[in-house]
Amino acid sequence: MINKLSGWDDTIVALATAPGISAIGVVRMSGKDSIRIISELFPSKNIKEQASHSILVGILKNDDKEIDEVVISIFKAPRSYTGEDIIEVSCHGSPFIQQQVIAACVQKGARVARPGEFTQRAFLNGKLDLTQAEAVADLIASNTTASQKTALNNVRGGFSTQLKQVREQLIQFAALIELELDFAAEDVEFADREKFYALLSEARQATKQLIESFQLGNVIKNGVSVAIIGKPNAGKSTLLNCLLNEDRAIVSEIAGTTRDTIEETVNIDGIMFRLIDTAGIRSHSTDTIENIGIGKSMEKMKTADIVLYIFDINEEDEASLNSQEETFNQAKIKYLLIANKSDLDHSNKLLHYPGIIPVSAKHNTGIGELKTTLYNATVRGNSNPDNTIISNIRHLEALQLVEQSLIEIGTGLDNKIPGDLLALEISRCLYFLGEITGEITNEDKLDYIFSKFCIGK
Ligand SMILES: Nc1nc2c(ncn2[C@@H]2O[C@H](COP(=O)(O)OP(=O)(O)OP(=O)(O)O)[C@@H](O)[C@H]2O)c(=O)[nH]1
Ligand SMILES: [Mg+2]
Repeated sequence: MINKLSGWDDTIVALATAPGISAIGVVRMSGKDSIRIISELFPSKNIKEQASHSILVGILKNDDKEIDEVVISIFKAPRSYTGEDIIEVSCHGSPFIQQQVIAACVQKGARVARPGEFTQRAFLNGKLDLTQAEAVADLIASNTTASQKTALNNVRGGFSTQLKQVREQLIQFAALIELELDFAAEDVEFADREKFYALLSEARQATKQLIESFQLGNVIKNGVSVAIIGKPNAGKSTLLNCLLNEDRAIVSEIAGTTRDTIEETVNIDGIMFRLIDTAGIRSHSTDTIENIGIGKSMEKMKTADIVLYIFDINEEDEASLNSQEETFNQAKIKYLLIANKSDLDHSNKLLHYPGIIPVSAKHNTGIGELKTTLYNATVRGNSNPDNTIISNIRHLEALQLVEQSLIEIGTGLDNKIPGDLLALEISRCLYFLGEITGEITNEDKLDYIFSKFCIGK
């Protein structure tokens, strides 16, 4: 029977590198039998006698059958990723060899690991808290400088440190209350009410900052979706190609060229933007396929994080632009107005319309300005990227409960409710904090969190 809280008592094995042919493949094994198993497969060296963090080269054999010439790295408990004995076998990167190495370990008593099981063990053995373990998954999935930076900061415990501060403030708070409870019979007032409010306000400030960082965290982790919307022939596909710096979408002078949506990503200053080129929107098309395309454009317009509304300056007038803006505002759609084909008419008065970004998608002018405005509208202003940033919805929800609880403690203080009731609310708040870091959790929740990892991590 597995006792999850004191770690597992079996030994797990999995491929740690990507499946498929590569120069080197790493098979990793963790658990109390790792050293015994590898000793049986690697009889030429006395592995039990080797120091932790040492490496050996030799032939890996399953009974008499030679499998490969490998490098073995030894990490002895507790100085390893999981806190258990870990052996890493670096073999040649043929899937056939990798499978034989895994099969040999299984034959000698190891079990194939479930997704995220190495990191789950690291968590259960106190090597990482839950936020750090979750950040490991984010780090593996990171695909931009910003997502890498956020995840790395959280793997190193950036978020946990902030939570610890809030926790310490609450514990100090609880200690003061306890003092008051001890003297309740003598009818002693709070020693220093100001101090209570100061502690509470610091805790609320820190929580608020973390909650606010989620919007940026989400942008960093999932990117920004940008729908390019406009009338037929406005130059949407030309703009997409220009932003991507490649001829991705078909461009022609025929109105209604783009039928289906086209999605491509572009990295602007370390953030992933998902650009969506759409079919031009017009009201009187009799073409069935074009109408389906227009339906999709409307859908993308509603679900994107921001809309680039692009128009041909020679085809648009102020009145229709006004009404377009009103439609966006009413639907609470975030948008930028892009005046295209500015190369054709430099004196067009729409180029001075408030907030307009003049470009020529065909001649690649004004595009730098557009990128900066797009970045500022969606990334900057969301919160300070140098602060700790959360990007996990589980953390957000728990922090919202912490915030609510802190508000209630504040109201309790204002209303001079008895100390024992305040203490109760504080312990509720500490409970929510503990849920984030994993001090308080249940097995189902853990299994759910770690099942989203890849195998071998
Ligand atoms: N002069 C000029 N022509 C442009 C500019 N941008 C696009 N065009 C031209 O406008 C025409 C339409 O461009 P597209 O990019 O296909 O327009 P679209 O908005 O994708 O059109 P649909 O897909 O039909 O909705 C093409 O002939 C482009 O070469 C520009 O900045 N200046
Ligand atoms: Mg198009």
